Amino acid sequence: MKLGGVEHLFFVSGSEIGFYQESVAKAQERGWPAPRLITVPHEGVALNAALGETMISGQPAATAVHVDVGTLNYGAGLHTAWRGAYPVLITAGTGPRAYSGSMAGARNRPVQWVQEPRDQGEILRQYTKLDHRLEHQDNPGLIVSRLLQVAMSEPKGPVYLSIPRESAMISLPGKTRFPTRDELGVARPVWPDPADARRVAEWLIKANNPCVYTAKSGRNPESVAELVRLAELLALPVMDTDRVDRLNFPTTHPFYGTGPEPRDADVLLILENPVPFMPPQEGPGIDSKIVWVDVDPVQSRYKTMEYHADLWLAVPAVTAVRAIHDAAEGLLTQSDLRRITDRRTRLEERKREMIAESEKLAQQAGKRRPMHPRWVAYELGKILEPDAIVLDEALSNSGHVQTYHRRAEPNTYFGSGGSSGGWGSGAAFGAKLARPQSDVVLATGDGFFMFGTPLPALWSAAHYKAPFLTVVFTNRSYSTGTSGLKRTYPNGVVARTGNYEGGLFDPPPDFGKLAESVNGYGETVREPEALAEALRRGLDAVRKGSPAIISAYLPTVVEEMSLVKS
Ligand SMILES: Cc1ncc(C[n+]2csc(CCOP(=O)(O)OP(=O)(O)O)c2C)c(N)n1
Ligand SMILES: [Mg+2]
Repeated sequence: MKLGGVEHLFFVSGSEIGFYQESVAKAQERGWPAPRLITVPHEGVALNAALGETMISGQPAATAVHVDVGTLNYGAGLHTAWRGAYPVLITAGTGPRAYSGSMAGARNRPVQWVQEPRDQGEILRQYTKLDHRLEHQDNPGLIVSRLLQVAMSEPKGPVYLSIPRESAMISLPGKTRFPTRDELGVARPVWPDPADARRVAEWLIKANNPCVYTAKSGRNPESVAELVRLAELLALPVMDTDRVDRLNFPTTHPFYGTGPEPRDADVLLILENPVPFMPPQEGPGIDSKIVWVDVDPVQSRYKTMEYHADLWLAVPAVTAVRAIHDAAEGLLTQSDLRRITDRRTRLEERKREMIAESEKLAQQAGKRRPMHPRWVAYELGKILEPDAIVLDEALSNSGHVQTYHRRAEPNTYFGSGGSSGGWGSGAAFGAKLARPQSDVVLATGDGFFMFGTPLPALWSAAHYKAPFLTVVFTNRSYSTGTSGLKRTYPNGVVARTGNYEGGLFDPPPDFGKLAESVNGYGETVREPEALAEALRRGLDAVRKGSPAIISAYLPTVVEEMSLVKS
């Protein structure tokens, strides 16, 4: 694993996976390469920590848990790993099945009959690219290298290895040789056909209202500067859409967020974005040109897909954008340049208006009592250094977080990439392990915060000195079971009577106490004026080495609905 690029093994104890502890300890004693074993007291958090590490490092991460039950406890993190295309090596032991006394590692406890499902890999097969149960005749080093090669190759994604205790305890004769992941090789990003790149460049140059729609292209940090270069050459606006989970373009740039909606664009450049708009209502007009760039342009991980494109480019955004830029440079005429200059001026003007408007709205929000969620996002944005990493699980308040975080550097903004709530605490811990020099801040809804079982993440963060700041949007409710419910049944009984049981958890837990339980810093803030200093206290605690939680106490979503009305 270590030779394949795995720095940390996020580990949750089990009797049959003692071989990991024994072999890491042995490797440490002998000075052999081994991943660092990281104790995480919950499997879901361990997996999310691995996701957090790999999204920052770009290298694979690995987990190890106990038999079928540990695998089941990975829970919806498996969905996140799959949908977010994280290259993780997910492992688990399997209960031993060799007859007692017949070989090393054989059954020696009644519980081991209980631990054997019909097919352990079946639990997560549809969330992995490949899964394997280690067999006696396998070369374990080759199997690990091969699984890492598959995980790291496009389209990236999780792989699963289950390891019977007997197989882990076989003594191998003499020297064992195996190829590393790099010796097997991971393919470099491919380039588009130059004729296609030229065609796209021509469409973009001649367009009246072109726009780039991004969501995930920033997973490759180099793509950000490439996209800036292309956007600046042609004055192309860049819009993140609903499923954004990376910093794809500096949000402070005049061309960011200033573009048309897809239905109004005449040329759409869609970059690594599986669902850029809701068809057909939000879809572009019949005469528009759609260029769709993705390593897997038909989105084979999605069952139904009704999108069409005029040109599918089966390459990553980074090479596509570079090739389109280089083609465009040679094509621009004087009249093209005049139109592009005009558009540049318009976009810059629009950006100034947008910034002024969001500043005005923030100042208004700051005066409201009870506290406005927009104000929380605004004050949070102000404490972020340029390299601070924001993990966004703020859900109904995510739009506010995106408006005010002002991230401009690659790898400083992340969503989970899936739709399962509860990724944030584990992922923040993993991110901090991968980049200790940067502040890591989790902005989260209170519901999703609880879904993520934060206590194990906080314990590991405190123990391994990888602390992060959590800012909880404590609206004591789920938007799904409140405003969402009202949208579904606008004239229903719930909307009429205001009986939102199932959508509220009010009064809420005292989230700050979770931080205190691991000697971290916790605080609940109710007054808008008190927020800035509270966030600062939280960040100071984190910089001194302790996890911190600032719970911003907000109206419930039900209360918010009536506030908006008044
Ligand atoms: C594991 C999981 N369970 C349930 C859901 C369904 N769900 C989507 S949004 C949401 C509400 C989240 O509440 P909260 O984090 O408090 O954010 P808010 O709606 O208040 O902004 C729920 C329950 C989900 N996405 N993931
Ligand atoms: Mg909530």
